Amino acid sequence: MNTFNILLNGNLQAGDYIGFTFFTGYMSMLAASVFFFVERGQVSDKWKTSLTISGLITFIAAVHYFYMRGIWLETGTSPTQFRYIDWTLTVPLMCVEYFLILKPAGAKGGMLVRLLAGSILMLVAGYIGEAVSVESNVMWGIISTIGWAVIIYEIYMGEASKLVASSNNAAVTEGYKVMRWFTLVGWAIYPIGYCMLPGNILHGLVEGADFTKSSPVDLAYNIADAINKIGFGLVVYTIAKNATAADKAKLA
Ligand SMILES: *C/C=C(C)/C=C/C=C(C)/C=C/C1=C(C)CCCC1(C)C
Repeated sequence: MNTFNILLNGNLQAGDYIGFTFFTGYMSMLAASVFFFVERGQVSDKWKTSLTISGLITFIAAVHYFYMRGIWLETGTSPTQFRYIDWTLTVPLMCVEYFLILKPAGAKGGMLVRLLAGSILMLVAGYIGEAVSVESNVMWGIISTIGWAVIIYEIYMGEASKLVASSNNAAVTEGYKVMRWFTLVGWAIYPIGYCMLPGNILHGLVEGADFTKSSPVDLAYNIADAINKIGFGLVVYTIAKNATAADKAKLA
């Protein structure tokens, strides 16, 4: 296989549903990026950075989906390396979104550091379980879940949740609740996909599947990415729009 084939392969077969989700993932991430970058002009200055970050998250994902789509079509194997490179860049940017949203309420660097530390633990352990030490993927999955729990704790019970309670911006408090719901429920799709790996607890559900033709793990990740990157970005966009409108109403 050569790089050129991987990049430009458009040979999608009728029955290749995973391939379909790689293509729709690529195109919808790209479209979402254009949307966030253009809409940046519609919100007041203090919200522009949040929209830039939303656009960067989907744009970084779009580029990785372009590669992942090609690798899937060319080799029929999971593009695990590109998957984790993508997440290593985009998950920290989502932590930055939390920080930016809460900054006017007094968010400090420590909150961002805790969110980033949780993300790194979650992703490094997940990568080891999926690509390096596959035979012990259950153990690495548990370690990874601890990292996710650090994030959940911070946004539901930790400093972040206290900050949002003290913020007197309705757009932020409402939007924040939806953001953390994505991080709890939307993100849960990833470990469910991971548990379908050979040797893991949900593998029985996909026992007969030929992983070289259909990868249930990639299907779960592709669906989860579309929900969590585009959906999360739209929540940030809604907060920015509503807060901008509220500011204007105050001035009028
Ligand atoms: C844009 C990409 C996002 C939001 C990726 C999120 C990824 C996760 C929440 C992954 C979590 C995992 C566990 C909690 C345990 C099993 C291993 C992982 C890495 C799939």
